[in-house]
Amino acid sequence: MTWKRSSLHRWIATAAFGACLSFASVGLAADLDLDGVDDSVDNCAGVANGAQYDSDGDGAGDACDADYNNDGAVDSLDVELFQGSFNSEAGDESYDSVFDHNSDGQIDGSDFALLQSLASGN
Ligand SMILES: [Ca+2]
Ligand SMILES: [Ca+2]
Ligand SMILES: [Ca+2]
Ligand SMILES: [Ca+2]
Repeated sequence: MTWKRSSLHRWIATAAFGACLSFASVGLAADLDLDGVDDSVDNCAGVANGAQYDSDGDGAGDACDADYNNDGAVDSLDVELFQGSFNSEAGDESYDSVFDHNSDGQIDGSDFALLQSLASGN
């Protein structure tokens, strides 16, 4: 009957290890979007963007930065800028990675969806 005891021990060890892991992740700095970048330094704390691309270098990551002209608002002026690169691909003359929010090399509807979600409603 020793096999039973050893499997119980293994179960206890596994459970204890799991508890330690979850304890450790609570103890460390928060990473709400689970992209591996601590929220304190994450340039898009609400969006999983492990690569942290920031094409215009303003401190807000491409994944959550639709204020292309950096005037503090996401509005029709930014939509106009976006339209100039819509439907372009990396390598195209009109492609600019600031508009490529999901960094997939294409500026398309999914990038526009993020622009819409960040627009201040006009
Ligand atoms: Ca993030
Ligand atoms: Ca930016
Ligand atoms: Ca703007
Ligand atoms: Ca894209």
